Amino acid sequence: MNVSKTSVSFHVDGESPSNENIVQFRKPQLEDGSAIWELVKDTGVLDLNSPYCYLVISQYFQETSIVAESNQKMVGFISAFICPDRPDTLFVWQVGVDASMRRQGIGLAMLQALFERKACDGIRFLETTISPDNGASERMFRRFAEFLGAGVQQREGFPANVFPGATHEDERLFHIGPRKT
Ligand code: 9YT
Repeated sequence: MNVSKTSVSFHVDGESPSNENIVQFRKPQLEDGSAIWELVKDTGVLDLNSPYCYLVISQYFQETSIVAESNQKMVGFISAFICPDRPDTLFVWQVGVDASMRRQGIGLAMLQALFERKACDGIRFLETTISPDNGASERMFRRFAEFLGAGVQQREGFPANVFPGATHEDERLFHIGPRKT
């Protein structure tokens, strides 16, 4: 199958400027579901959903999801969908970056690449939820809001008491937009 890819170079911290990783972005395919599941499991910060969930994302949400690969290894992933009742709003479900590739802006670059897709032409707002212990994710979304020239509102998302048992902390909702770019 002919899969469209975008290549981005990322400088590796602490190494010479010539030592760059080429990271390729593309839409997920069904065959990526297992590797996405492994990536999410290994992040240690994201909620690990069932393998079936990642197959569904790879098969049915390709246009609004993205994977990043380096040296044939999956190093990043975003799952997202357009809200059925608000077609101008993209809900970003999970952003995961492999530990070996963090702090290089790959998450931000994946978000930017996603917003450049035709499927996101009509998107003016982004919503996502982030748990209080994931400061890196919050910083990335705030940087993305700056890139869009958009404001950030923090709202109640999924409070801890809506999760089963005492199993999960609050998920705070970040509402970003309207997009200016
Ligand atoms: C943006 C992002 O990755 N949020 C995570 C939401 C939740 N904790 C999950 O699905 O892991």
